[in-house]
Amino acid sequence: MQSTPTLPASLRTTMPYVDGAFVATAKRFANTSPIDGSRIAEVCEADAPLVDRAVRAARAALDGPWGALSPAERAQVLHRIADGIEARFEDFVAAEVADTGRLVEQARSLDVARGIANFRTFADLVKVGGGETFESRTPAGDLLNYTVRKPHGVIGIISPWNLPLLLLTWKVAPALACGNCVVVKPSEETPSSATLLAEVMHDAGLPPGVFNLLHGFGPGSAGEFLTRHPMVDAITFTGESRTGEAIMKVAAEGVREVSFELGGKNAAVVFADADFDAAVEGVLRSSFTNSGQVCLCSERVFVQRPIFERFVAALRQRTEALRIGYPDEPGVHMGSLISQSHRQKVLSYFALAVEEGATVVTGGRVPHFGDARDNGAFVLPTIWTGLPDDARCNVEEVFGPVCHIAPFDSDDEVVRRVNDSKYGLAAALWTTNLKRAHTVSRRLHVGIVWINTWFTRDLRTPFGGARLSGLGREGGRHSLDFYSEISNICIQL
Ligand code: NAD
Ligand code: 6OD
Repeated sequence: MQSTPTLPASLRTTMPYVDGAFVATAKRFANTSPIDGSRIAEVCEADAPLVDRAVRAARAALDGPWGALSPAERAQVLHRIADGIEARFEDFVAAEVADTGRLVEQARSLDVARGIANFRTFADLVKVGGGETFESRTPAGDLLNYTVRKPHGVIGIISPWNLPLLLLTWKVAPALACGNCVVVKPSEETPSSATLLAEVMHDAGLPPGVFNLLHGFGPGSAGEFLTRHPMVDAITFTGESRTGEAIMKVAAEGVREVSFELGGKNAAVVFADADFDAAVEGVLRSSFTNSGQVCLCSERVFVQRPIFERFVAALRQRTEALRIGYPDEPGVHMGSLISQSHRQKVLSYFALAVEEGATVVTGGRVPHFGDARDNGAFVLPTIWTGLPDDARCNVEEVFGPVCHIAPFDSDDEVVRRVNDSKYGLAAALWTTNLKRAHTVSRRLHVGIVWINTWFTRDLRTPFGGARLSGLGREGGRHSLDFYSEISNICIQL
């Protein structure tokens, strides 16, 4: 490619999809390439009346043919959607790459592959179903209790820009599997893959109103209109913790259920007994994958003192070997950030780190290409040392390719320091000591601990965060629980 990737033709004007049809609206905003700042599409913004139409269409579709399907029949539909994504695999890759500037290889192996896997996994899980039964003897006679799952109704789904298709389908698939209808609002930065998904839904014969897509922004726009709509029964959101707080206040009206996957300031901990080379490669991946724009990335790295200097030197060497560039340029390891405005935020942390007294081991600036990419949103992968744990750069989520490395001495000390955070999403431990791996993991106040690995996923496992990192768990039966109303039925025998 070695130039700005282009979008599939149907997306040059990117439209909402409501009640089974694409809708052109008058108010539009630009979709801008993060690779060179060029305009790649114009996006039709949904206003309040269109949001209302989408929610009402979803409500009405619950009473149509969709509502009559059995779980096994819905599972067949989900597999048809997965087939549809597979059939347009390279279109989805192009959409994801054009919107985000990520590597083509990543879009293929992670983003689009996971979009497909999300539908297939929840199709298979919902078929197994499974409820609870209790038999009891009471003075009034013998009782049989059993549970059934019913859809909530209309689910509002709001997703971020960092893994657009992966994170949207992670919620759409189980919501549909459980028989709900959905109204989704992807990030304004990444409208394209969601719009292709609407095309796939349409071609898969999904009844009108079951899947609705709105484009627009958050406050005062489609996101807020959707969360405020009284006919939305439950809201699931992935994004910044502050946005989660705002949505939670709105969801309180009508006591709607929420599920939140929010920000993080995750730690990687490298013990002196770790497989050294594996730990260096692991931290390289956990700090810089997707240009550090994964909620699970390690921005705080703790390394046990006997190997601290050697580790910093090795990670520096590997980081400086990372090549940044066009999404499918041979030998390139890292693409751009999502946007110029996000780059401004990341650069403000680069400046703050220096003010706070950090040693910049490597990076800390913008690369120079001498071509159109100088108008893009690139930064160099960056390593800091020397900051106290309470420096803002060690406390606040940067969401860029950056980590701070600090030495530690004992297990107790590192557990205390990792837990000293408002966030609690994930941690990665690097150790060959089995007992330490288990005992330290159990003491960390986070939703997910990886040991000698990072961001490896089994979609049946619970996923979510503690504290400011989220509310509730999704994944496997946890998703089926969130997207269902569980009713108990009690029979007098
Ligand atoms: P964001 O909160 O700015 O936006 C996310 C979505 O919410 C967008 O679609 C946006 O338009 C919408 N939105 C914003 N304000 C809204 C409001 N008041 N009402 C309704 N909708 C609103 O987040 P982002 O910048 O797109 O994503 C990056 C953040 O997401 C990071 O903090 C990252 O850690 C977090 N994240 C968390 C997870 C997780 O699983 N825990 C996964 C991915 C990203
Ligand atoms: O893998 C997942 O299911 C998931 N929700 C990943 C979140 C990544 C955050 O950026």
